[in-house]
Amino acid sequence: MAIKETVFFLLLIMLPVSTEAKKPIKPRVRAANFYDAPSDSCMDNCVVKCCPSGWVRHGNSCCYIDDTPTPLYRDARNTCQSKGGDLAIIRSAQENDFILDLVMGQNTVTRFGAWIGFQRNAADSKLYWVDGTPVDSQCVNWLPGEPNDAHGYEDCGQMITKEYTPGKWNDLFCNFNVQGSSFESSDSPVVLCQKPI
Ligand code: MMA
Ligand code: CA
Repeated sequence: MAIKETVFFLLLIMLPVSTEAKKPIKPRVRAANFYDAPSDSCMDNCVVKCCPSGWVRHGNSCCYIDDTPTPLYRDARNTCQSKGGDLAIIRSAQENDFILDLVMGQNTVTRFGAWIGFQRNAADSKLYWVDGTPVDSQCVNWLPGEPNDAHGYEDCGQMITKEYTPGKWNDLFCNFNVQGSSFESSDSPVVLCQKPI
């Protein structure tokens, strides 16, 4: 009798201990994710994901600007692709503002702003972002009256910085080297690259 009662008593006092032991172990929180990173540089404690040096982060993208006036849209794309990215795709007003600040913050702000990543598709004459999404199907920021495909040969994406409203978009001719063109190479857009973080 005494043994039975002792066993019962022991079990009773051990109950909270065994319940405690079965509690799931909380995983340790990993180091701050990239949303919490105090700066965009890889030199700080951004330890999970960050942008390569020379690139700046916005959301889940890294952006890079080459402020060399670049007469050919194709060359601008090549510049970005050779760095593992492509010309920038803009999906929100915030992203547009961020990119505009980047462009305006450079030493060289040309008459024709910056190349951004959309082109006219020859088959249907519509504009598509470089990831294949139709520009029309997303948030857009056209300068009023654009895209106008002036003279029928404006096939490339441009962010405006001068003369009109900075940050607005235009469809622009893709080649500033065309003979007889009234535009100087130095007027041509700079290069705005992007890649996923
Ligand atoms: C005008 C306007 C635009 C066009 C550029 C370049 C300066 O803006 O017609 O739509 O893209 O000229 O031709
Ligand atoms: Ca145009």
